Amino acid sequence: MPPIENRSFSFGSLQHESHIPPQFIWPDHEKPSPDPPPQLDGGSEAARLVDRACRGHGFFLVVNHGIDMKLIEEVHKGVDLFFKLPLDAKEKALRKKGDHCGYASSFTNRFSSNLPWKETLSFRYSAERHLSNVVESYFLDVMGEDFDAFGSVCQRYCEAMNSLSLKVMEILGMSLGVGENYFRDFFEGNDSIMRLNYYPPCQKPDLVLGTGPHCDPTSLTILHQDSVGGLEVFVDEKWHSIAPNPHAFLVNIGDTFMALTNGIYKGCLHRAVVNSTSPRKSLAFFLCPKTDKIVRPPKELVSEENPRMYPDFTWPALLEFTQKHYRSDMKTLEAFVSWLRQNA
Ligand SMILES: O=C(O)CCC(=O)C(=O)O
Repeated sequence: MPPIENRSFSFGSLQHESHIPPQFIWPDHEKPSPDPPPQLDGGSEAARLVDRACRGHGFFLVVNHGIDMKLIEEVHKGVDLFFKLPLDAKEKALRKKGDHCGYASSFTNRFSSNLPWKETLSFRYSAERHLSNVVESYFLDVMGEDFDAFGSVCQRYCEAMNSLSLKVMEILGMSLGVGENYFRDFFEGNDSIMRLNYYPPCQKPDLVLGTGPHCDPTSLTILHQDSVGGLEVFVDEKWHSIAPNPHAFLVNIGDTFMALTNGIYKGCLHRAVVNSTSPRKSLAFFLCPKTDKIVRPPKELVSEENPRMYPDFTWPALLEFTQKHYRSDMKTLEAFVSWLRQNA
């Protein structure tokens, strides 16, 4: 057969030709199938697995997430530097009463029992375009020029967490059968929180807890823990430790998302333990809705068999409840709902 370029063909004319030149005809075993083959749906297996995890306990791992390891390492390095500063330097960022952002430790805490063995630095992230520097500006304003670079690392990390959490929302929308855009759109422009956790060693680790048992009141948590280990989740009536894996993010459903799914997906009870030798760090990104969004499940998730479980609310109302009236634990959402009903 002569090579095709020796003939006077081009796709311009060939596209209308029913006689196909033999040079284009593939052997039978390599020809495309006459009926279109089933579609490869990359998301469906993930959606099925996520569905099972979220109906059972609300916790799963994400790997192959595409987030640059260098960025994650840079945040961990900055966390080390920040928490090793003398107390008076960290207290420049001291959390104010009733606020959820800033530096906090059990020594600056509003509670007097069951104190967590940890220090934290929390700050706001917003996915709104006009607030695209909110993390960087926070560091610059409260910690000064020396923390400018760390602020910009944290800004980039939060942006990566925002993208990842919106992708997870697509999978959750598929697994709940409301379409991939439903929750993604709901969390567009989210007003989220980032928390850096630092757990110093403790000589009696079996007496204390780094973080007490709680479900997150927020919507979705994306956590990265360092190589020390200490996170535990409560599944099948017992605690399980989650081995550290620097390449994985741990994702858990929070109370607000549980309400958005009309209780179909469960918030996950978890805690962190400490040890006697090594400080431990974790990075928690808490996805939260934009402040004016009404938390109400889509109609597809409400039925006679599964009637509305929670009244409408906004995220700032639940946040205020946890800041002023109630310390987050495993019953935060229940307590919030009865408080809402009493104060209606
Ligand atoms: O440090 C951890 O592994 C858990 C942190 C946590 O639960 C939190 O910050 O709410």
